[in-house]
Amino acid sequence: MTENLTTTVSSKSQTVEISRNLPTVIIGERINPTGRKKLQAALEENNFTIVRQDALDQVAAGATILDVNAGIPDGDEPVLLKEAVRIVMEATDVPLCIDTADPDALSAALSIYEGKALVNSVNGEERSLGEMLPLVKEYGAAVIGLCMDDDGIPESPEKRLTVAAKIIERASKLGIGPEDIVIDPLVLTMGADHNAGRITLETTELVVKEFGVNITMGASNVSFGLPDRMHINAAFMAMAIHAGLTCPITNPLVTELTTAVLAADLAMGRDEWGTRWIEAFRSREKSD
Ligand code: THG
Repeated sequence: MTENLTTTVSSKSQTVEISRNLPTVIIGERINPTGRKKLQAALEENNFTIVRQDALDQVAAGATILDVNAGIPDGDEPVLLKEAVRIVMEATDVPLCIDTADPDALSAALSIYEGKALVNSVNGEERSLGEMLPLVKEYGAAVIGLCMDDDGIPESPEKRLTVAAKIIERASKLGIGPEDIVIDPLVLTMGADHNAGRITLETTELVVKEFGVNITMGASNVSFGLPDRMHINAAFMAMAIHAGLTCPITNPLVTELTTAVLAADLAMGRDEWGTRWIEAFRSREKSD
């Protein structure tokens, strides 16, 4: 077994460590206009009220990092993403995960970010590696690597591992170490392929065994198109944490999910005396 690596990200005032020896880090997903009509409409009018409120709500609900995505159809992503990052930095103290595939938007956001950001994301495509990785290096950020390349998302865990290896190798050539790379094995929905969950879990295990890197995923995608999604998401979340997931991108406002994360941490021996579990229970009781 390869040693577990620690990824460090920071804001101006806070440092967050991601590691399999520490409690799971929740990356709040809500600041993302995809599928959220109200947020999309607000961003079209340069209105960042929802962005600010989503930031505050997610941190209050236990997010330790916030994902910031400002991609809207026909939007000026460099301008919008930079402003969204500025607003969230003003509203909260947590480190940010800057979610864009556009190198210009990434560059604009990193240029004003205070701290060590997590860049979301690069993938195994030549264009992505060539244009995004140098920015990650220039700004001293950490980066998420998606297990897909010019041929799409591989079907098998072994092929996804190969894409992860390629990203880690290319990053290493630029002087970005594996501790600054977080691999996303990718989650497709079991609504379309009943093997999708298993493939993600097996990819996670392979990547962890081979490289010891941290693992993220947009875990909720696993249930898309199926009924009673939250129960699937909670069970899958716990299984993925056992497989090696350390920093899920998810909705911290959904108690079933945050509870599944806490229960998984307890079962993994990452919650001494069950302190965090008991504390969370008490605070849920109080708010009922
Ligand atoms: N991997 C990485 N980054 C990612 C993803 C991933 N970033 C984007 C996405 N996937 C994760 N983020 C979101 C953000 C919002 C929503 C889902 C995933 C969302 N979904 C609601 C739903 O699923 O029903 C729809 C909107 C709503 O009404 O709230 O909001 O996989 N690296």
